[in-house]
Amino acid sequence: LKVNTIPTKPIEGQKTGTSGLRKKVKVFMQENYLANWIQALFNSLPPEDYKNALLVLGGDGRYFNKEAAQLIIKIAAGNGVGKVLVGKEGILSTPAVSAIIRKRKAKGGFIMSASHNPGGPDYDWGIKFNYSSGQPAPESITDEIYGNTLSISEIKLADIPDVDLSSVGVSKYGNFSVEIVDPVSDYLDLMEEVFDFSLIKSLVSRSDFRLTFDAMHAVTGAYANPIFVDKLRASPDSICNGVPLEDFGHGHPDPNLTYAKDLVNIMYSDNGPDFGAASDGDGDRNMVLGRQFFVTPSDSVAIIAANAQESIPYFKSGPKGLARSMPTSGALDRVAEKLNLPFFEVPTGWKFFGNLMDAGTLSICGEESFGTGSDHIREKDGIWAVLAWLSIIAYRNKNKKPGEKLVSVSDIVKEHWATYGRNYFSRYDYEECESEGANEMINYLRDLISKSKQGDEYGDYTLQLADDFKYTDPVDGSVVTKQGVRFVFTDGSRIIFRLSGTGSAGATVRIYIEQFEPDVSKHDLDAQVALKPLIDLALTVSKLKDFTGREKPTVIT
Ligand code: VG1
Ligand code: CO
Repeated sequence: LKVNTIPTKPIEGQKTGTSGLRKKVKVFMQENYLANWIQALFNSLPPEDYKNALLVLGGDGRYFNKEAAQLIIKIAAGNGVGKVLVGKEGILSTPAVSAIIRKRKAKGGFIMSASHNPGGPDYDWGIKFNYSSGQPAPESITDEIYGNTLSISEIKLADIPDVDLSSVGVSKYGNFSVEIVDPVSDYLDLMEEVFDFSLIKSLVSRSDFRLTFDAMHAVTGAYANPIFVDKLRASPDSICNGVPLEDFGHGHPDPNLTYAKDLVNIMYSDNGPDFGAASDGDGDRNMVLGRQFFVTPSDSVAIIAANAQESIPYFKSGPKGLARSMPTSGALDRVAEKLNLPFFEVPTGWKFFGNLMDAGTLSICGEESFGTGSDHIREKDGIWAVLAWLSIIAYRNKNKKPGEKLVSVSDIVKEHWATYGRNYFSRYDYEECESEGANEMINYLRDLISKSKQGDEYGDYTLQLADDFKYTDPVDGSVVTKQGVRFVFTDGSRIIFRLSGTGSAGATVRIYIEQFEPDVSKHDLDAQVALKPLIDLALTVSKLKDFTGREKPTVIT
């Protein structure tokens, strides 16, 4: 194998955020931009983690993935990687990459995606590296990659032709080879191990149960038909926007009430389907709806955890432990308490769950940002969450005769609230603010918490604690700080402020608001109504309008 050494210079700004490196496509297309980062990554890994090793490569099908895949393959070969396993047409969902790394015992894998960010020549591209357990590379590695991007001087590029990504099979180039694999089969095998497909099929094939899955023209389009239609016998018209497109059909592939409008309209129409779900660009997020009913992600993970043991074979001995990200509502905490399970609160981003899973203390976890998953892999998993919900609904209805009224999504959620109480939750996003104002606001809040003390009055609320969230990993002892400014009040209500780490332009401010309501007679309020006093308080306390000039959020979930 002939390897060319290409001279290069460091490029500023290649620091990864919450989930990999995300920039505008145009930035990635600059000379050596992507090549530098990939080479810096190999410079950061110990040789035993890639020399003659197997790596996985795939992505969400967005614009620039195909060129990027060819480049990554050549740099991998140039650095002595033994084999790269690539999803056909460069397609692999994020959860599928994690599953394949684990199943094939690969040393790691690349995910070409900017997740829920829009795609196309004017929009975003992204790259993420996952480790041998299938989990996103820890900060210790990403920090080292960043360091190496600042001192890089050459790129090792193998002199091989572009690989044909369109047909399954192996190509050999000296000691190096590339294998193109079907993007679905390993992942589907795993889903069949985790879930009872015949149970789910018994629900999905009923004439009195209709489901809709919206793939948002993103990667789960490749998975939805083989899984929901071919395997589970859902009707073919249950899949919407099911063809992955490079620009997601001009959409914003973020499954929430604002961007998954098509699905929301279907679910809120008269006589709509009984169950609806959507997934994001790279297939790791999910949104779940019942007929005219939205399930918040914070409730969703709690309900999955509460029902997992009886409905999902993988959890037949019960979950080992539960965890959520800090801004996610406390609904899951109550389930952990009732089931007497270990419980963890980690910073935003999936990378903090992996250590707990590897240590055998965590099975089910989630984030308020439409991310839910378990230790079957080391990423959040949109289709897994949908199958988990279908399993729960199927289990509850398995003895229902045709014509008998089925237990619905909203019945399941309301019953959960009646048992555990309801954690009203909402998130306000102010996207693409001026960075300066947004940073000033966070600094102002940091200053405010340093002066706050327990017992301070905030309108009708009394302060329990105010801090900037800090996390010490119980497994490896690593510490991360400045993970979000939070105000926790004596009744358990919380307001939290953080800046997004996944955007590619400006700054996105996120405000998270939560209030616990034990009283069943007050469980039927609209979250915006129930949370109004706290939302007003959050806006006053932060002086958000003064700092950012924004009157209204761009997205409310
Ligand atoms: C957001 C979410 C976070 C999630 C991350 C990656 O991060 O808040 O919960 O883990 O996206 O999701 P941030 O820093 O923008 O708030 V994905 O589907 O983009 O990989
Ligand atoms: Co995603």
